[in-house]
Amino acid sequence: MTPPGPRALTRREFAAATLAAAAMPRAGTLSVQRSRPRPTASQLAWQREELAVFVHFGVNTFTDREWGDGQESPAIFNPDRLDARQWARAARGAGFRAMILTAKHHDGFCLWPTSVTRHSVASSPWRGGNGDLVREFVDACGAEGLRPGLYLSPWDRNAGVYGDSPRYNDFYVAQLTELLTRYGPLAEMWFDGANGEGPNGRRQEYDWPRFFGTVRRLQPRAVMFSDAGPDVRWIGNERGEAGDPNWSPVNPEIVPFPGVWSDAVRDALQHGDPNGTVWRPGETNTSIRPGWFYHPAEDSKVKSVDELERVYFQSVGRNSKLLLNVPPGPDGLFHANDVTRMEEFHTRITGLFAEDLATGRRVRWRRTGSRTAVADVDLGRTVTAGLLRLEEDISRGQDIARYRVEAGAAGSWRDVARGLTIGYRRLDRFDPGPVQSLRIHIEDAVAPPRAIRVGLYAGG
Ligand code: FUL
Repeated sequence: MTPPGPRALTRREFAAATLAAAAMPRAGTLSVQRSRPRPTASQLAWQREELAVFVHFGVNTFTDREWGDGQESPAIFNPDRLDARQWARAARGAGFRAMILTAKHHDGFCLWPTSVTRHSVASSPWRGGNGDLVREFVDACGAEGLRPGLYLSPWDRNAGVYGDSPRYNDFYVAQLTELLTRYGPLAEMWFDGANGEGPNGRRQEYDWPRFFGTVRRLQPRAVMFSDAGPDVRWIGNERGEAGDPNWSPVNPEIVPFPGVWSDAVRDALQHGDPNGTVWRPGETNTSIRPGWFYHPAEDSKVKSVDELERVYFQSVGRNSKLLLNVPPGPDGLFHANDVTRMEEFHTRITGLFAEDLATGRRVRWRRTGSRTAVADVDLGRTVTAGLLRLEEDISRGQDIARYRVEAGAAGSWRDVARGLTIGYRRLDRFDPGPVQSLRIHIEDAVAPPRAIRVGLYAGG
């Protein structure tokens, strides 16, 4: 999401316009006559998917670069074994439920036969110039039960009109419209805040309210990602690490439009805001390899299972969603090393959560104050546990601001977890040991605390 861009509108103008776009009717909006923000049905479905695969693919795959300069010849794009089903199968098999493709990266090369530029698959040798990778991608997602999303880079180093702001905004909206109208329902549109140079060093002033409004109008069920939302926010780094605490509500005025960057913006993205007025949960994007695009030199640098597990705990386990990038190679396939690692990651995570030692046990809640509560869980036996999973019912918002969990066994208690936010899910490891009962203290909340779900696992 770097580098930061220029200011197209004043912050106040943009914030007002963004709020207006965000307020346009969304499908399935839950009743919101309540002061604290809650997710829409689309935001809730997005979060419940937990895991999505990001697919960076394009001319950079063939030039071994991360950022193309827009001068690449379409002739280099020829993934001779391309099989989007292989990506989708690997994703589904590893427990991922959505997948997002770079339909266009900063180099401007389009993976679908757009009518607004010749710089696309239509000018490449792939499928004899008759291919449509966005179509194959969406079909593969459908066949494997994944929800599709698309990344359309606003920064375009090929488009001649880039930097001629109104003309490029028309060009971009035309591309967006093609993607939103040709391929059926999309779950997510991913907007990158990167904004570089135009011809002669001119900078582009993006019409974000228009871009957001176009998506809302043509695909009201899709969530829009950017560092400024409006539906889902960037988590503020690419290390695979959500903030702790991590609130889903945010103050929309702190990040008024994509590409703004400061320490305060980074903190706002990382942590959200307990007093935030809009629901904008954080998405944690990181790559399974050092780069976003495929580089043969990185075949041996695929993240280890331990690293992926840590990323999972620091994203999904911190009230975020994980968008893990897996880049196909020039043959058009995920590399065997990545596929194997995805499978191993899946085995690790499903193994950790295979047996909930608290299943079926009654959780007895009692309010101890207007913002505090205590819950007791009697396991009815002594188990060995080292991992705790707490979940708020976020369909009703996010309330918990501080908690502490004690484990009791043989008449003594020890603190096993302490933290701030819980949200969709909070995962805490502790030294494995005997547990006969749990006591959960809600020590602070921003609204009268409601019951939370509790899971207990061996950990290992
Ligand atoms: C960044 C881009 O500049 C990178 O190339 C990559 O697409 C990443 C996900 O977002 O802003």
